Amino acid sequence: MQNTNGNTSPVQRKALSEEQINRFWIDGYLNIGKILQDDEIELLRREYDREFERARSGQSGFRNLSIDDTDDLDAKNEAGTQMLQIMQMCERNIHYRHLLYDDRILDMVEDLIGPNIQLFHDQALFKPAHHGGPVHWHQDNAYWRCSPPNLVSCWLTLDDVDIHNGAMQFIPGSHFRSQEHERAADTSALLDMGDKVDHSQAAIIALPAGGVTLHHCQTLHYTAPNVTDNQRRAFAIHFMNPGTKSLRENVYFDVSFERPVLRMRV
Ligand SMILES: O=C(O)CCC(=O)C(=O)O
Repeated sequence: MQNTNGNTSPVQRKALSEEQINRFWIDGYLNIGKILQDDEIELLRREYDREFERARSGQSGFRNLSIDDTDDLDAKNEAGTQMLQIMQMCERNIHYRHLLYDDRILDMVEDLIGPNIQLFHDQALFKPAHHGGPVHWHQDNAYWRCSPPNLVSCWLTLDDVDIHNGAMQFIPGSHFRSQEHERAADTSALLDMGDKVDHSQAAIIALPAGGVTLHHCQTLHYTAPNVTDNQRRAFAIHFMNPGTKSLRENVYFDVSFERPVLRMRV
């Protein structure tokens, strides 16, 4: 029988159990738990903080997704609510570039989308203590509009997370169909499914620092504001198969420094 990658050899699982793979396709997400060692977490925290300091002092770009898109540095830095985003950490920091190629992550992704894996993009998502903004309910592919819609994200936290400081929340089974989104009422930088989501169904994934969740690009998810004393530093890597198309621009994504192939069966 042919598998989804078009070849006839038996599928070799690399990192996930059959039960985990089934769970992912039923629920649209998986809680993997801690995968990074403490010394790796320390290094990534240092580099993360350095990149945000550089960005916040104007030396490199970032967005505050809690306010309307602007290049005004003071507006981004001084807003009362801050959901800060650095796109493509891998283009500015070698340690984050290395992480894209980490076998612990790629082996899991391979179990879900096969051995041909390309980067769609990565992003650091920082909720400072006390005034970290929410990321409203959304499906990633409402932003991306990729075809086929089978991208998988690895979301990694560098701090302990729970419901109070911005743990991931998922609606199980919501990945089976794409849904209409609207611009968020509070910021044009985010989409929001808001009232259309049955929040009582949300699975809230508390994790220790170094922990990971995986989710499908149509799984509805949300992270709450961070009003605690603890910052929440997260990093997301979004993976696709080569040959994925942008419906927005009507082009296939080329392989490039920005979008490297991370693994390929030769
Ligand atoms: O880190 C967050 O708060 C949101 C992350 C997210 O929406 C994603 O990785 O798709």
